[in-house]
Amino acid sequence: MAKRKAFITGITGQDGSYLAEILLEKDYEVYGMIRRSSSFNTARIDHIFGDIELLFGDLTDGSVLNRLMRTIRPDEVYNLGAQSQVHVSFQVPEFTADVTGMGTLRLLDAIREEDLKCRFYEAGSSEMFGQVAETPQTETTPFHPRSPYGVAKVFGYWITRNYREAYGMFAVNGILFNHESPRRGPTFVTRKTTRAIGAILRGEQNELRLGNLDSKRDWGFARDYMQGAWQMLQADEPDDYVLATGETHSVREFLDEAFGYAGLDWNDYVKIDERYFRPAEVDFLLGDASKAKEKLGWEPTVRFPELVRMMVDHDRERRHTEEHYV
Ligand code: NAP
Ligand code: F7E
Repeated sequence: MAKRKAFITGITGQDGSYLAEILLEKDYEVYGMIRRSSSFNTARIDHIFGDIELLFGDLTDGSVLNRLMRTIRPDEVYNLGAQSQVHVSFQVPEFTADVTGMGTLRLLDAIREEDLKCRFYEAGSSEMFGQVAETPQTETTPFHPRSPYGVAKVFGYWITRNYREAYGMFAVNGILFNHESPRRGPTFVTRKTTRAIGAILRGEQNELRLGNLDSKRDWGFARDYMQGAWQMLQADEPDDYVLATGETHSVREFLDEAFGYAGLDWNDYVKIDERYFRPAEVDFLLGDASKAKEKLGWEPTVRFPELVRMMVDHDRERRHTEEHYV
């Protein structure tokens, strides 16, 4: 039997790299779209480079998306590509809307134009709940996004549902709460913290500048969430699902756990820096993934303390050269 073909946008990102590994284990042919960069941007997938096919493209370039759908004719499409940094989205709102919102429409429309019968996954986000209308947040909680990123994801969510309802496409939204890993981008608060701990332990850094320590997030492990994304596309019917751990912790608690595990007191290193505060904040997120558990059999396997330890262990062992301070 011919192998199933999967196409991934955002394959160079945290989630794309885990998803590509999961799909290779399941014997898929994996195609990934990458952007041309002036320096290497494939560090997270270099170890599987020989097993996947990488093609240049961009979510802002509809003609390339059409051509890729026509030539690859994938069975499953995972749209993980995005300008995914919430803080940055306030600085480049139009670009964020174009990539993160309109990019989803371009890809869905390329699939429709080619009349493909493939299944489509959209990387929806708990940022769509924003200023939360109820707790915990579920698939039926109303959206109130608090950033250009969150607004763009709401567009992505609704256009995915619209193509499902209008054209009968098997198109699903994963509504994923924050998920982290040793591969997390270095500008997100968890990885920024664990990288700083590694540098402090090596004597290379003596302060960590952060913004709002009071916000609370439902943090899980990225690989678990990509396993869930795959499960959504194997269901009998297309539907939307929350993936979350059902536990929430403040940034301050993350600092306690991570610095404590490294034998350090974060009060000795953390400085509050106004530059990292956002014009509008999402104060509190807590997800209820009961539907994914009931309908897909999905459950997170990694809890908060284990996640923190995994990230600290990774960053204390290695020296990283990237320097980003968003
Ligand atoms: P990430 O590490 O920031 O990766 C984003 C990916 O998108 C990278 O491969 C990036 O390519 C690519 N990309 C950026 N702009 C693009 C463009 N114009 N055209 C095509 N590709 C582009 O994000 P992640 O954490 O893996 O998240 C994956 C997806 O899930 C994103 O859509 C994100 O918004 C969403 N999401 C994430 C979380 C989370 O907690 N991680 C939660 C909910 C939803 P380069 O490597 O070249 O920059
Ligand atoms: O911020 C606070 C910040 O940037 C978490 C993305 O994957 O998850 C992610 O978005 C909290 C916020 O993630 C710093 O104000 C304090 O309250 O790690 P973050 P995020 O904004 O929750 C969602 C689900 C996505 O979909 C997104 O794509 O931490 N915070 N000080 C800081 N945040 C950062 N980045 N840097 C700081 O110095």
